[in-house]
This record gives sequence, structure tokens and C-alpha cells, in this order.
Amino acid sequence: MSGPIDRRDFLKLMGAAGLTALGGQAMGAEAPGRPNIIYIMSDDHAAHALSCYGSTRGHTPNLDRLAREGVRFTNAFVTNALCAPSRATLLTGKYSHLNGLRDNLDNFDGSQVTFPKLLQKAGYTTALIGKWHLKSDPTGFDYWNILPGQGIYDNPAFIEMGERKTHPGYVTDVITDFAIEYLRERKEGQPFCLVLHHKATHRPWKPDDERRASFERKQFITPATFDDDYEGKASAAAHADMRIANMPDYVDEEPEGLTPEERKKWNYTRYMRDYFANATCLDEGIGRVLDHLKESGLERNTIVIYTSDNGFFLGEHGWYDKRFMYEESIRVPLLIRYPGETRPGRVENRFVVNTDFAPTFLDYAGARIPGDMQGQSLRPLMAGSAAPDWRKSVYYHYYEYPLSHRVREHYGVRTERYKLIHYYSMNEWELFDLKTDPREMKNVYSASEYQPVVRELKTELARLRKELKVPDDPPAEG
Ligand SMILES: [Ca+2]
Repeated sequence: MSGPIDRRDFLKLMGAAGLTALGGQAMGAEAPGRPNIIYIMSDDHAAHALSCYGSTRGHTPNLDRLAREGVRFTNAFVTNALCAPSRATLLTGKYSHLNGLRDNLDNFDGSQVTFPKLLQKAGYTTALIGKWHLKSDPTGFDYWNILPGQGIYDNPAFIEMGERKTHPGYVTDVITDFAIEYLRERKEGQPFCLVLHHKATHRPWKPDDERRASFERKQFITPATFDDDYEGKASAAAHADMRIANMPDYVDEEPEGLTPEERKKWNYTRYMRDYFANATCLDEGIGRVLDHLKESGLERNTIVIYTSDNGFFLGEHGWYDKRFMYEESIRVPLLIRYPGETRPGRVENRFVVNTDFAPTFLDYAGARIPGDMQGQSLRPLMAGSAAPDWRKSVYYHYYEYPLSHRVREHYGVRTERYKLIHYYSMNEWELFDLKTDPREMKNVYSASEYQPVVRELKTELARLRKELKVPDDPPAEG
């Protein structure tokens, strides 16, 4: 064979068994054993908002289908629960302190090494569609079509390879249309990586008219921690400005004469209706992409990843938003399907963090993983293989204070059973025993029986900070 190989023809000729026997590297850039990659990331879609993660408030039949056909990760965390930092970590495989993007105000330095650039070098064609939010123009993508900044829900503007255009319609539908168009029209004969970033379910959680109507009368149970009074927690919890009781979003629509408790419940119901209607549209859009992959024959050799840039409080602790190192905020949904390499419906409990994505993609592409990327390839976990040295603890670090929502800077370590958090600018600590207190309502940092645990976790925290090359703390405020 000479010249570029048409991958679809080649697939037909060889059949799946023949492809596996060939191995990943034998054919160079056009090696048929190398999978396509579609990385779908939503914005603020909490793991506990998906029915496959046990949600009874939201129903996500299409994402549930991905879970049934792939691997569902139950302990996937982000390293900094905020929009732009999460995206920078995805691209670089590095924590915020090394990729230089600590909060939503920072600019991303697009000259640094990122996985899309390395995939290009390895012979992939790369594309980015949807939310970007990193201020500087995308680098490492052969094609990009992005929302400016946060973007808007209705009739959104996009910047396509530097050119701004407005598109009629609802943003989730528009992004989905762009993705399917890309899959249809991309140049064949080359493996591709499509990074598909949805705006949904970001505030203001605006659903399209059809879904809004279908959620108009829906009622939602309130979470067990809805009335958390923050007693015993570090002062950061009470100081934060993200309480549903005071949310400004629906002030113009609120009925008059409500008591504070009634107002909180009214806001919560309104917020849940918008959030879950919005998430329903997101789920349907992802279903359309999955349908296209099946119909087009791309399904078999394409890895599909679904995750979110961070978790979200859906009324837990009386809050909306994210940022805190508490479970609802740092935990993200993670579903990965790769027919042939994953056993359908498997559940994986080992700790995954968002630095792992870049090494994983490079591993599947047969490209070298740079030594300074801080994550690990998920490939052994995908296959359900033993990985004796796999991480048993996760380091987290949040920086953006006071904007927005006044959540104090903090870092911490989460192990299987415990979570230790240090609000370093105030030198306050929290320790939660997730076995006896999974909802993180009782700070046991000062309890005498937990002092051996505090010492052990402080040692582990120091070890992680050294390993991850975290700079020393700035001095605490006086
Ligand atoms: Ca986000």
C-alpha cells in the first residue's frame, strides 16, 4: 500500500481481529490500531447529578448508556474545582502551580507543552469545539471553534479559527451540531482527537424553552445537609458567599412575603428546575454524538470520555457553586468507553485526577509521555488490571479569593477514609472522617482521638506537596 490509507476502507478489509494483531505502532501515523479520541467535558455537571451515579433528582439516560457500555469511575477528582484551571490541567497534565493558571483571572500560556500538540506530532489531527475560557487563543488544534469567554446560551457567538460569527439556536444544540459536522467532514485517513467542551450546565443554568416547560412543576427533595449551619467547620465555610438562601439569580421573580426559610426553599426549587432541565438537554446532545458514532461506524475504534470540569453543590451545605474541597465540588463524573479494551458496565474505584487525562491520551496514541506531566495513564485502570503503585491519596489546591464567592484559598489531601484541609491564609484546618461522616458535617481536627490521623495526614500532605513541586505557603494573614 502506498500513500495515505483510507482508515474506513482499511477497517473493512482487516476486521477488528486483524487490527489488534497489527499493534499500535506498525503503520506509523496512520496505524489503524490507534484509537480516535472524543473528550467530552461539561461545565459544573456534578457526579451526583447523573442517574448512573445514583441521582434521583436528575435523569441522564444517554450518559447512563455510556456507563453501561464503558467504565464508570467512582472516585474521579479535580485538582482545583474551577472552570479555567481545570481546562489548563487537562491540556498540560499539570497542577495549576506548574501550568501557571491558578484562577479564572489568569491567562493561559499557550506556548507550553500540551497533549494536543503532542498528539499532532504523533500524527493525530486535533479539534476543539465549545467552551474554552483560557483567554489566549487555542494552540495545538488543527481546527477550533470556541465560545468567547463564558459564552451565552441563546444565539451564541463563536470564534472559528479567529473569526467571530453568531449562530442561531440554543448553545448545547449548536455545539452538538458543530461536533457532528466535524465528525462527518473531517479528513479521513488520520486518527483524530476531538475536544468537545459544553457550556452546560454552567450558571445561569438556562434551559431551552422545551425543557424548561417540562420541568415547570417538578419538585425536588432537599439534600440532608441543606441546613448546614457551618458550626465547627473552619471559618471559610460561613464566610463564603454562595448560599441558596441569598442567591441573587431569581430576585425579580420571587413571590413577595416569603420567610427566609421559604425563600431558601423557593430559590432551591427554581435552581433545581433550571439546572436539571439544562442537564437534560446536555444529556440529549451527548446521545446524538453517541448515535452518530454508532451509525457512522466510528464507535468501535473511538474512545469516548465524559467528565465535567468540576463538581457542584446542588443544595448541599445550603450552597450552589463549587471551589471548596468538599466532596460534591471536587468529585466529577467520569465515564470512558473503548470497545474492545473495556468490559461494559465495569465500575472502577481507584483514585483518578484530571492530570491523568493528558498521559492517558498520549499512551493510547503511542506517543511519549513527558516526564514532567504529573498524572498517570489510566490505561491499566481501563483494562481493570492491577497497578500496585497506583495513588492512594489526592492533593487538591484552590486559589481564587476573594472573587468570586469569597471562598478562602486552601489545599488538602484526601485518602480513602479521611480528608485534611488547610486554609493556609488563615491557618485553620479541617479533618473529616469520611467513613463515619461522609457528608462532611463534623470537623474532627481538634478531637484527641484523631491526633494520630492528623499527624499521619500532615506527613502525607507534605510528601505530596514535595512530589508535586508545590511552592511553600505564603505567610498567613495576621
Ligand atoms: Ca466549571
